[in-house]
Amino acid sequence: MRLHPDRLAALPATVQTPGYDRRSLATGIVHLGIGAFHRAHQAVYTEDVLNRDGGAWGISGVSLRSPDTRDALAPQGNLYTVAVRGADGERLRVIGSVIETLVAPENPSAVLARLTAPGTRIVSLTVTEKGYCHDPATGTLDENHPDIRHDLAEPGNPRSALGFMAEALRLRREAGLAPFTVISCDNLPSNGETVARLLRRFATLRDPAFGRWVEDTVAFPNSMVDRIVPATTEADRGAVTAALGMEDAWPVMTEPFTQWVIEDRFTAGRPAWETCGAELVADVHPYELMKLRLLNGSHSCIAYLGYLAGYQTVSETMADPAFAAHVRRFMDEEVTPTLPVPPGADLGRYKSSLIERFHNPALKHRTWQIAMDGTQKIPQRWLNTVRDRLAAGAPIDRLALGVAAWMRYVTGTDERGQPIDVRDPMAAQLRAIADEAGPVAARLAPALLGVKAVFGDDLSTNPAFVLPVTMALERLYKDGAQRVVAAMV
Ligand code: CS2
Repeated sequence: MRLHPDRLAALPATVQTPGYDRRSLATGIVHLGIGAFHRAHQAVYTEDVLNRDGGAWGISGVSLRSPDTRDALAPQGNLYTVAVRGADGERLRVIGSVIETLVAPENPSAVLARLTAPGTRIVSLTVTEKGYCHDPATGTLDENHPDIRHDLAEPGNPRSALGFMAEALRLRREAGLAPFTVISCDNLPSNGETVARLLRRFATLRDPAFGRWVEDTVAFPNSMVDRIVPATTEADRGAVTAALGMEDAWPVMTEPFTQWVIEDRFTAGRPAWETCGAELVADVHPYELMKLRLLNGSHSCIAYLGYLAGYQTVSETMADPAFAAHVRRFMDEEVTPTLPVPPGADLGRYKSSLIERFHNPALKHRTWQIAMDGTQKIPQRWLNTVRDRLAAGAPIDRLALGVAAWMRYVTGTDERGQPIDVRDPMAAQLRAIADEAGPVAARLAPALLGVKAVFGDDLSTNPAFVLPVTMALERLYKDGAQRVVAAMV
């Protein structure tokens, strides 16, 4: 028996279900990139608003690549379970705010139809860092990206998020419809400004007058999103199915913590997310820096160093006292001095709560998963912190060790000589550089630092950065991650 709108009454009474009439729910939000994170985060905030106030805020989810999510959700009437796993056990909830799932490559016109419908007032995105087709070091459009070239050549048949939004906005403009508000929910620096810059450039390449119209009329609020959502495993699916008493083929696993800080600049209305826990603020930047540099920055340290030391998950890595101490000192000594404190925030408490969240053993968040797409993540997680530290003449030992661990990781061979499945849009290029340099820190570190799309023109050759990274990589080759981390504490 499968989870289905007709079978909600048969679920155990402890499982919370939608409290509003889903059958009459219309689309107000089109979400590009309907992965696990969105379903455990924004879709839950929206579910809470629907329960409280109703409103035409159903979500049409779009997969830009694979049909897997649609194939799993369609037989369930797009219902799915969020399993919240904390120290005190597990809570299950069935979410109804996603009302349909579209697969863009199968039918781009259906996606455009949704994006241009008068009821669509918000387009939100979780397409991951690489989904923005930009140069991670500068945040500018990668005009040679194959999807961008394709979407400029065939604008009516887009592939990329930018291509879809541009074509939809052009059609709305032509039809005299107001534009939707675009809200990026990815871990990018100034995510609203970044997607604005990219979309305006893309629109300008199509037609300068259209580019100006996008600039003048479309709103792109910045947002900071936070909830740890590891990839769902077969075992998770089995456990949720057993607890529900019916099969859910596509549940999501997450932690109790959730945070969403949003700039209140929506030109066509929005759900009252602030009544359900979201924070609406005038300026997201201090929140974003705090989160990207402390949470995601630490996550990437744990991912590369932990993986090299042989740890499978974040909580396993953190159970090693030397790693836990390293992460806390990374945050306290190297990141915190670079941060403006967001209004009302307490950085000490925030960091302690991060440490606690990283320790959550129920989550099984794989180091390998976080290690993915390093070229797209490192600039905002570490390198802007490095720039601030260098400008202040302050040491960067722990940041440099993180960068060195990433280098060791992208060589594609671990400390035991086993292959690493490196997932990154630049994996082939990194591997070629590593093969050419060989396992010699003095050659490999400068060669990888030459990748300007990641390190920019400034850091690539700055001796104050190159030297500590090279030394850290040398130590990693000589002693291995475990001993290097233990020696630093
Ligand atoms: C993680 C994030 O996979 C990763 O790179 O660092 O997905 C992290 O779990 C979220 O940003 C937490 O809000």
